[in-house]
Amino acid sequence: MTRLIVATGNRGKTKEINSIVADLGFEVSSLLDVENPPEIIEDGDTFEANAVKKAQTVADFYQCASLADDSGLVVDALDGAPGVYSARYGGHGLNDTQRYEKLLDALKDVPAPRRTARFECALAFVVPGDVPHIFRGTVEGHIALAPRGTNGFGYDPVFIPNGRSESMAELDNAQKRQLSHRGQALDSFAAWLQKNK
Ligand code: ITT
Repeated sequence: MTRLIVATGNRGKTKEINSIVADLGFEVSSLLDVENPPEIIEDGDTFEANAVKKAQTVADFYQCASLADDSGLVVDALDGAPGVYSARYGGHGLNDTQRYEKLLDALKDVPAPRRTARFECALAFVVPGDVPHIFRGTVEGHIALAPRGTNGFGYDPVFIPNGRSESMAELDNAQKRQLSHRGQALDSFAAWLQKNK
């Protein structure tokens, strides 16, 4: 079985990615399972650039396949913020709740029709010695007036996907997997693997 390290230290992502990648036939671990992982500075301007940097660093360091996810929330009324800075929005010391409270505060004067937003995800798959392969997913929606739900992670309680009345944090794992940015990117990765393995 091919060893694959998911290049993330984010527990929410690990839960959403690892079992799916294991089902694709990889022996999976993440950076949460290893000691002293390599330091990765996420200084790219795009989700793609950061995903490639994370996967390439981990593939080179451990000499095995790596899959990285770079993702975030793009809010139209904030000119695309927090975007690639989603994990750091409001500063490094904040937890998920403090971060989405800060987002709600930034949008407090923005009426419902102008609260449009999307989650975007770029997955980069790197095998040592090969070029990176990139897979993308997007889910359109809007930012709620107040948080709802306890599933998921990050900004899920304040994001309502188009076509649903629930927030992303009120959906169960299978529902989020089916419509999320990450779920779509993982579907593209799985389809590509089918053709290329
Ligand atoms: P790694 O780089 O270690 O993977 P990270 O949390 O720093 O972890 P990113 O730089 O890609 O990852 O930041 C993504 C942030 O965007 C994440 O921390 C959440 O705040 C937010 N985010 C991404 N996907 C999300 C999702 O499915 N639900 C809610 N928030 C999400």
